[in-house]
Amino acid sequence: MPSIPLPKDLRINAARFLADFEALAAIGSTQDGGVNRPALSEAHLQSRVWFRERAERAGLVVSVDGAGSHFARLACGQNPERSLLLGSHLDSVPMGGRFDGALGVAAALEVLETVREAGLHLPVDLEAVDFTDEEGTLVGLLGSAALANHLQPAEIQNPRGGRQRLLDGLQRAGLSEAGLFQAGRDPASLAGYLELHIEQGPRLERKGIPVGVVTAIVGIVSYRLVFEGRANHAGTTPMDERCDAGLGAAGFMLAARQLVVQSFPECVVNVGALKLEPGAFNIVPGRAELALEFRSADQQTLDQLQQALLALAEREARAAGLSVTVVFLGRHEPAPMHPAMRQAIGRAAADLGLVTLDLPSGAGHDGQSLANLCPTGMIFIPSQAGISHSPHEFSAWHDCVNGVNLLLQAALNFNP
Ligand code: HGY
Ligand code: MN
Ligand code: MN
Repeated sequence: MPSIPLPKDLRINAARFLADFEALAAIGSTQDGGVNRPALSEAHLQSRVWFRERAERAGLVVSVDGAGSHFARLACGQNPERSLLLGSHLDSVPMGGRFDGALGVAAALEVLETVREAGLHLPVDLEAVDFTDEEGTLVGLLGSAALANHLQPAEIQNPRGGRQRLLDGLQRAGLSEAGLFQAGRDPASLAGYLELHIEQGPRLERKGIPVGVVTAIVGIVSYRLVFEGRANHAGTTPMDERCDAGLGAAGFMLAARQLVVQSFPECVVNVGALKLEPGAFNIVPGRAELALEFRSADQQTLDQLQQALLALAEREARAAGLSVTVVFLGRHEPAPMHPAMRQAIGRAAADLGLVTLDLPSGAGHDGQSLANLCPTGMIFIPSQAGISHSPHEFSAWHDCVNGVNLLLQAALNFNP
């Protein structure tokens, strides 16, 4: 990156980083060591107050875009028109873990402060970012899609987290729907995006490798399925005369899993929420609503899986004497990581003496919003037992510090 020799021995201030990480983990914390910071909730907004105070304490200039994403900029570039973005997200899944997202945002702030303290002059500025609603408790990759100018109005009209929850969150945060569509960045102003994240899977730990260099991020599609039958008396309705929406939903869930395991072994499918209505012990459910999500690293396979799952929903509905309504909620394309970023991470890892493993991400990330906008790369560190989206999410502290030092050195190695 810089014309001067790379300060390969520059390291972060690990004690300061630990204090930051622990301060974040205390915001929206849950007893069992997790955090509950759904996008634009009070707890998430509180974490953004922390972000602003921490960034200003580090001498960085803070800005907020129309989607509420928070940026902290270090004017260290010979070309101040462009910046390398480093960051992740401070929002969490409901009852999630304290590492998912927060690690990458705290790491970005620490890297910028370390560069500022070292008085480095780089080709472009550095920016730390906390993207809004990466987790999709409202829309999904909301902040990064808004910055990349590919947020669709339909996603805001019919968001997967529910329209009222989105409107309430926007209001709480002082944001507007119109503002979401004014958050677009000129691609020419972005030199690249680099994110440190926990793997959220078991591969690095099982292989005993400290660092993952992400090759690609998985594509994700979300649907709401509603099976409808006839609510009826649970005691007097003969078993063979029921139009039981719960039965249709259960049949679909079992058949969907079997379809993926047998015919789409590289993919995953999940029904993360199921609501039966009216929802009483003694009523045969007349309505069943499912939150369906499925993923593939390949666009064509994602299309084929979508077709197969929707056909399955129709078949299971017919078999149970039900109707089924299918509501498309959003799609994030699979995204390859940029070779220049992967090489910068690889060079930096070699300088740090860290063995790496190239691996695809089964989790979605903001990088898939940015990958067709600017060179994008991701660094993974091991997750203990591969657990994530759970209060039991954990990464060893030395792995976290390795990750931040690698983020620092990869940012210095990257040639915009
Ligand atoms: O859902 C995901 O894959 C990511 O953690 N948002
Ligand atoms: Mn994440
Ligand atoms: Mn997540």
